[in-house]
Amino acid sequence: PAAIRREDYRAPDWLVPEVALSFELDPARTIVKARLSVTRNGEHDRPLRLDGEELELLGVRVDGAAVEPRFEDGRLVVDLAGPAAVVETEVAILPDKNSQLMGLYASGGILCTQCEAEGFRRITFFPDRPDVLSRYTVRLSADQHAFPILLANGNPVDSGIGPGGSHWALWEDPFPKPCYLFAIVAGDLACNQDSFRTASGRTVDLGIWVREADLPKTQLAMQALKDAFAWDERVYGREYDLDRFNIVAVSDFNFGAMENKGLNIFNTRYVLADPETATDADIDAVAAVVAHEYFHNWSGNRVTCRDWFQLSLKEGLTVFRDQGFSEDMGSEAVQRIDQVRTLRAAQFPEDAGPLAHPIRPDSYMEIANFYTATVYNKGAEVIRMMRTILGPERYRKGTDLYFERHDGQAVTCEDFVRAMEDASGVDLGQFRRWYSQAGTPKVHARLEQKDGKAALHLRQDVPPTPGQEAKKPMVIPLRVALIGADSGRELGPERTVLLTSAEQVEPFAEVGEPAFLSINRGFSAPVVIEAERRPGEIEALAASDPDSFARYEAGQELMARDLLAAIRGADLRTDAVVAAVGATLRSNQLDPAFKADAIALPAESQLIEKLNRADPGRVHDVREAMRRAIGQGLSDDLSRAHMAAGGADPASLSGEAKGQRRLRGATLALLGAGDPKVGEALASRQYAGARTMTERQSALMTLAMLGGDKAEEALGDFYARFEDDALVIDKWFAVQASVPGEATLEKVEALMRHPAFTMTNPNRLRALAGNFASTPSAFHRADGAGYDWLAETIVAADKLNPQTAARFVAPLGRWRRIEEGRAAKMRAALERILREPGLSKDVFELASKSLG
Ligand code: HT7
Ligand code: ZN
Repeated sequence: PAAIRREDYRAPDWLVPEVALSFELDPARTIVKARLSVTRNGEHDRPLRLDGEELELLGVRVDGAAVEPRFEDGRLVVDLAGPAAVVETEVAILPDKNSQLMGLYASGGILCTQCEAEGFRRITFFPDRPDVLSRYTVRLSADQHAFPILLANGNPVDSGIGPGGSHWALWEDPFPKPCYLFAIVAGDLACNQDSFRTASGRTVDLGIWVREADLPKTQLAMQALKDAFAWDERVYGREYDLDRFNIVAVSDFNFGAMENKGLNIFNTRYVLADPETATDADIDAVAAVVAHEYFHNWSGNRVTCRDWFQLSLKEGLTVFRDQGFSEDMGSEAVQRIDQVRTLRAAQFPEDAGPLAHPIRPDSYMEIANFYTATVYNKGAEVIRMMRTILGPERYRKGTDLYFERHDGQAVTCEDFVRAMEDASGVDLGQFRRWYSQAGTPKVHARLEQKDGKAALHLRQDVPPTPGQEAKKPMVIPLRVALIGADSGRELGPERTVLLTSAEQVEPFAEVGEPAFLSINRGFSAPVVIEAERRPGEIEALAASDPDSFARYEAGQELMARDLLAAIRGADLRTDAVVAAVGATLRSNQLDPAFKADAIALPAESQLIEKLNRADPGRVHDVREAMRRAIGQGLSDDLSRAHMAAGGADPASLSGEAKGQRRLRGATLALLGAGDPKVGEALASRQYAGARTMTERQSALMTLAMLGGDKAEEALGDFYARFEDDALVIDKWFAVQASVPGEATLEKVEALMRHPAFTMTNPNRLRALAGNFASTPSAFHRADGAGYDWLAETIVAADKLNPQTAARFVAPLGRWRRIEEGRAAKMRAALERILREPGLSKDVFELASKSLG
């Protein structure tokens, strides 16, 4: 398949200001009639070209007259003479046969659509590109009994009864939108109905549509939705614009959710939640995703992308907005730690591997492959850096100008940066390199102290990435403070150093006492810091840096230092880590959520990223030895913290209660590492007495890691208890696939044959394959069987759902980081995938780039 390049962008030849669609809905065969009012865009004599995929064409008319269809390169070509025309098509589509879950498909008896990025062409012939904006009128008709609810974008304008037990509904969306935001839903759905009064006094009807039995689990999502409406008004001055806002939950979905105008469609995973069946982390994710999709109404829908290379324009900005929402709703420091963990786990490896790309990519074969942690999460970090450089007031002026200037338009990342510059007067010329250069910059820092003065020596290095050998220096905003080595106090105010050249020296005024360096506070830039440390410096910062994020970072640096030294062959030093963890557990000042984060060792995958040609088995053994030392050395502190945290009110979702449950899980795991017998007894008791899924799942995970009869008993009980709840059964698969060690593969193979396993449901497949591939000591078996299993699974899944299958390729592409014996087997697995006849371009693109 050919690559599509950003520099080849050309404005559309034809615009489509008005669209009328009519659906005769039937899961077996749906008829779609489309009436496009098209206008010529500029002076040219090119025909109208319409995208279409898996459509059975039944007829084409131009201005009422039938024409003979003509296809070129898979597109329907319509010759038009004048400046405008009405083009009508009629097609048949087969929702029941749609296993790709793009276009119109069936999920648990519901008919629904997914059009981003290029699914609309699977519904009707259309110029399927985001810079063609149209006003839609949509008529839906379906059997009244099977599909009593008929929903589309915008506002309902009419409805009625049709022939043969059918009924119909007419919807109109007054806002011009690209076709990727089109959506319809038909099904037997119940509604959690509420309303929101906007700042300007309008009442918006809110509806969350689910299966009747799931209604009680929609309350948290509804609260999050109302909070999101209010937050966007307060923080960004953005009000909702239609009279209705609907969310529909479906159980088969390729992604988390979709921001279709006025009709968001969600994976059930991000709507349905209550404390008995969802963990606190799941509940927080529901709120974050509900807010994210709602925020798209401005950042994505009112102002959309000109082309798919600009995806981060809407996704980076909207992730940054949902992060701000979560920070305001919970603890800012803990939220920031979670955000950085996600970035390090998902984006740093991407940026360091064969699939590295800038947040605004230059080319792609399949756009679905570019919904990445780089575009989303690094994209959000880039917006965050702009706000740090501009300051909050000028940043807000910038977003106001951006939304006003571009309302109703399809624009570029460049337009966003220009609005920021115009509103603030700050030159962001060099900063733009964050959009064009891939790779995580490394910043080397050395604090020099002489004659009572300090100077910070900084050096930046942006590593080469595929297609980008040489890099130019970036603008890196680093929040820095000096901490008195004796006093433990901040020596002067924190400041933001802008590192703009390859090397730079920042003088600090008289400091008076020896100082320690607290750098990149709040993770002000998405970089790797390599600081030259004095003896005792990291220990001191981990114990008492007044900035809690920096304190967490120092703890991680300390743990990584001793783990990496041992992995590289030194004797494992556990004393400093045990002392730091002990001090954290005993602190009266730190909140429980922070403690839970601070006592967790860096993940195995993160350690592997820092090594050259790692042996994943050794990484696991060393990390386990450290966990054992903590568990044994601090058994009293851990038991005390575990017991105290058990007192959290199960009905409370306060930060304190959630933090306690998190700490309970983290301490239980360490107690299990220290003494399996004690861990098993405690975990069995916690499992049996669990009143929330957070407690139950952490107990189950500890038991599963310890193995044995108690684990089997708990797993059996868990399955029997939640057999009818698909989202909880996903957890049952996930827990078993996440158990470290080489024996997990046999378990995973057996689980694939379990009657509850199905490859057609992306959540189920991700629970098994996704978790297995991200458990290094299970996936990286020395005999390569884990790679072979994943390759076979990818090939099988690709025949059903290429987008979901492609998401599992990246772990095989990390072979450069792994010791040579295993690396050769990873490459062989990629080659085996590429030999498969009929491979999708989704999987082909990622597998071939991963080998390169
Ligand atoms: N904007 C949405 C992206 C999305 C998607 C992309 C490819 C395939 C299926 C998909 N479903 C939703 C989600 C979001 O970022 O809000
Ligand atoms: Zn999004």
